[in-house]
Amino acid sequence: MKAISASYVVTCDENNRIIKDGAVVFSDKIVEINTLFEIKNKYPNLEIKELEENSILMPGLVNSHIHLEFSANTTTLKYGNFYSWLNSVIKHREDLINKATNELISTKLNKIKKTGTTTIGAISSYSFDMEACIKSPINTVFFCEVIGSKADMVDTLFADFRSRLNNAKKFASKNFIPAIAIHSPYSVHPFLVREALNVARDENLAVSSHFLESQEEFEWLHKDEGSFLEFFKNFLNQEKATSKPMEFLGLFSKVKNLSFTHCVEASDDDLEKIKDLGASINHCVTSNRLLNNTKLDLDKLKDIPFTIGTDGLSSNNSLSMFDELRNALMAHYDKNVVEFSKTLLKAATFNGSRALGLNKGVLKESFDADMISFKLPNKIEDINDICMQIILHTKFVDDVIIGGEYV
Ligand code: MCF
Ligand code: FE
Repeated sequence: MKAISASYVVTCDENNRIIKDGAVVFSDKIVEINTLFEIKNKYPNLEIKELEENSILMPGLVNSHIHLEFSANTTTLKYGNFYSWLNSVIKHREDLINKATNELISTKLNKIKKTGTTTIGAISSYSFDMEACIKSPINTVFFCEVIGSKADMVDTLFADFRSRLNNAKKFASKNFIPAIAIHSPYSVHPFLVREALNVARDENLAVSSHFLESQEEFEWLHKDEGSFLEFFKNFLNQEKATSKPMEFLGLFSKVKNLSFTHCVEASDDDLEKIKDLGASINHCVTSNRLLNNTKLDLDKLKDIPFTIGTDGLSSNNSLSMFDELRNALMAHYDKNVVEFSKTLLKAATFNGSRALGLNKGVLKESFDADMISFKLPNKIEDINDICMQIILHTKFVDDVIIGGEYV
């Protein structure tokens, strides 16, 4: 057993409990959480790592949606309009993927760790990111992606997806968890969706899908119109969308640990269905700003839990969750900055863990001991401001603990 104490222990639990001069006793799981005084009394022989003044201990961050295979992009892809972005991805994909070597992805994962992320939901299109994820101490829910809308290709595409998933399953461990990604309602044939989801149900795998990310997608799915029509005609000789949004969502019944990414153009009915499915929404505020100039209306989500994802460097300039949290805080300027900061930290910890089907993201007995510590630059004047101050001031963390180990 180990123990660590900090000036403030930010639990991210349902009551946003913060313990001043708090301590956590842990093995691979959290054993006890209390004031340092109480912990010292109860465990007189346990060595406690006592952090300095103005220190924070909190759950490690969960980046629920990231594409590591696109890590080589900086200045290549087009932003501002989803259709332009899509065409630029098609044009440069091969080059970008080739440049995203194991070494580059490992470097990115190391920086992800230093910026406080202990768990990722990695969307993998080709499994080119698998080795780096396996080698990293970061917990990875590894979403093998299925994509392709052409009817005559479904058997080949499904076989390829199955072999990537089977290969990932060979490496399954407590911090590498194979899962399934459906790319989107516009790009995956309903047959493929159905078959992949049957695998998810049979093998109890988490599932994630992009959903209604842009106006272009909305126009195409609802009306078979807009710039996607040109795209599908040219590339795939296809004039109609393969499924309507509600038909697509209908396929996901009884899938556990389910999340939909973006949803900026989802209708009230779609959101109602997402809620009935028990799914979470991955909110990627920077990606939405860059690709479509849109923003998810959080008020419309009501009871649907949302998580925070950076998306890939294909649609972000950073993979740091603290950068992403700052962007989210600034973008949702209609929300109270102090209160919304509390919501955001919970979205980036507990909600992310729930969406991925894990037992993490909160400092509470029997949850996994995934924690980060860092120092705020000065004394915290008002404890009620702590979540906001954390989001505003944190760039790198000091300690990263995953499954009870300092990594
Ligand atoms: O989330 C962003 C934007 N929306 C959709 N897809 C991707 C994103 N970043 C990378 N992608 C990948 C996706 O996984 O792009 C590929 C897919 O494999 C081609 S489809 C644009
Ligand atoms: Fe994405």
